[in-house]
Amino acid sequence: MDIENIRKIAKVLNSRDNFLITAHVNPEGDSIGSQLALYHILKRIGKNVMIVNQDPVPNNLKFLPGADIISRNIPEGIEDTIVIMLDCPVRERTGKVNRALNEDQFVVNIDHHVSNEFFGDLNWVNKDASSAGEMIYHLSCEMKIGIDKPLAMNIYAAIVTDTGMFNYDNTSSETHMIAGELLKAGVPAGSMYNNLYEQRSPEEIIMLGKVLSTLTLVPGEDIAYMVLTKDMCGEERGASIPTDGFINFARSVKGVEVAVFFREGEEDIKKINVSFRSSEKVNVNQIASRFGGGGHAKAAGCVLLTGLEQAKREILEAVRKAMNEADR
Ligand SMILES: [Mn+2]
Repeated sequence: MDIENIRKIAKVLNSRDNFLITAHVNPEGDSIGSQLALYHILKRIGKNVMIVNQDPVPNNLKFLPGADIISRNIPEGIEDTIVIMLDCPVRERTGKVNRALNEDQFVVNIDHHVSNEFFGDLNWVNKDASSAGEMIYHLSCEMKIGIDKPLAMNIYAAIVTDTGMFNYDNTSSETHMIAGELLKAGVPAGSMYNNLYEQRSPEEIIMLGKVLSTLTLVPGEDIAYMVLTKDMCGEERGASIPTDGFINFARSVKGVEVAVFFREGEEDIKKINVSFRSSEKVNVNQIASRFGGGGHAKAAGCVLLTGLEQAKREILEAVRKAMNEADR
């Protein structure tokens, strides 16, 4: 039950003093927003709290209140620190942060991924929540922490980005109700949009153009895929250009049921990052899980170490099979 888990977590937050908050590698709006929201809650009740992430805060999230305190260094002497992992289906998703923890570290797992493995000492997993940020909103209500503007902005960023600006099916009436409360608390919707989405570099738009030109429709036209090879990235800056939203263009093609995006690794060309988006019928979390990845029913990812051509063969065959099963 949600409420029991919220209460258990609230009790730990109220009774203990030292906290380390972390989330998954390659952070995006929900991981940064939910971490910062929880940070503000703990600060408001006078706790020692730090946020440690393997990877840096993306440029479009640096405006969020508190973002400058996010560190990439794990301090010594954290034996008595409660570690809270947000937005992670498995603890390995926190990367080098997980590897630096002690064997018996107390871990609180707060997440909304269907694939969550309940890896914590305390687990609160709500697959119906739009975002980890939405869960932190409920936590703040349970803890009777009034929603001030910094808290509201971070939760809003988490919700807006994880729901694709309230467009995905994880958007519930409750999500909108919470967003309404956040606006009441002073969230500036227009400038949030500008900060979150209109910070693209010219290189990103040029890269998008190159990726779009690889769009391929598989015969039958209900699978679309795109690729980004190392060659297309050019000499420098390739790895730092965010490509998260590119796949949505492939899914937006009329009749496309599943879109797949293959990206060659910067350092290891055999390493292929695969992202999936599904429109309705196919659960891409199940496909990604078969390849050691995971995510949500309509958005998931995995990594193959096979090189591009074999990855394309294996993945597209798995998608086709899943599609046939869904049609039955
Ligand atoms: Mn999330």
